[in-house]
Amino acid sequence: MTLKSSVLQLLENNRNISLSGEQLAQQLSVSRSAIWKAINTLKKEGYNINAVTNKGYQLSENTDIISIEGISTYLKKDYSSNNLIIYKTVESTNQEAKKQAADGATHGTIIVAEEQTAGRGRLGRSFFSPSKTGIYMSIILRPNTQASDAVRVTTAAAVAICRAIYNLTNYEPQIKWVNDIFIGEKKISGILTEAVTDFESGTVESVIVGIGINFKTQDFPDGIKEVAGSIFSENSTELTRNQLVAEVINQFLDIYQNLNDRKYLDEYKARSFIVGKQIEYFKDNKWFTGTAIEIDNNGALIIQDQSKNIITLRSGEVSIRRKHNDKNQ
Ligand code: BT5
Repeated sequence: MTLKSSVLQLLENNRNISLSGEQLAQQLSVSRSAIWKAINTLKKEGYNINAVTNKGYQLSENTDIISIEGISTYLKKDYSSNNLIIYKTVESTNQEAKKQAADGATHGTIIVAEEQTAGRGRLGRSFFSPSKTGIYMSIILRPNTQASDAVRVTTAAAVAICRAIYNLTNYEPQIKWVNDIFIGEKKISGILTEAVTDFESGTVESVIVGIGINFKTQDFPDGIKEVAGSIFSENSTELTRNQLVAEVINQFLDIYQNLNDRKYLDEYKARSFIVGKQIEYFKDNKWFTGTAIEIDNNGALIIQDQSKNIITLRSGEVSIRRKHNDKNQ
């Protein structure tokens, strides 16, 4: 760990108090001038550090930069810099995770970015991912065959995101089957789960769970702003993104460990807002109308179609809106 990183770790761990240069120097067994240099480097990197005479250094509450030090302050499990990797900007964290999985990244490796230039949704759609205001992360899983089912991993991630948001904010997010998280009328998060399969054996080599969260994103472009919203407003300092990233990881790893007991599915069902509603669903390249009856124990959506037949939708697209030209909700 570099000195700069150690100083940042201490500042992140002690967000509510000032740490004097002397305290920091003693704790890290270096000179006060070395501390001063590290603080200056952090300032150059964009950290707002309040320096109060006779009190010391403290991260200002509006400092919200994603870092290993910031995330690990709130993680239950220890992560090294080999398996928690932060980027300022990438095309897509899922894309990056796939590359790293191909290069041998281990189970549980997490890629987080401040910005994506080509963030992806399902079916070739894009996910608006501007810098500094959102969370874009991908978790690499090396599953056994049972746990490789993408729907179950997606439902587990959906519950993890809802729990994390609820634990830290008291908002009650709701889930639109299968991969969208809403607060009120607005989609604040989406999940893209992708499996990497060995071409010859057909076995799943890795599963990448991509999570995008609008933390305090504003100014969504046309076509997205009608449906998208954020957890917080632009200037909110209630929480840092590091806290939420860590809590999502904590909750996801908890659920994933016990994926087979399926208890989390009860919570998924309870948070789902389409059960009982008239919906339109996309199957075999066509839109149909039906009623969402329930979510089964594999996370699939059970629908009654217009001829009263029961249909099981394992993946795909549903819409509560009645018009075919707007499938965002
Ligand atoms: C999703 O797809 O919502 C999955 C999004 C997954 C994004 C994460 S970010 C980290 C990781 N790396 C990636 O490259 N992707 C993952 P889907 O259900 O297909 O929804 C896409 C639709 O949501 C778009 O067509 C827009 O209508 C809308 N949309 C786009 N950006 C949005 C945003 N930031 N917030 C809310 N809705 C958005």
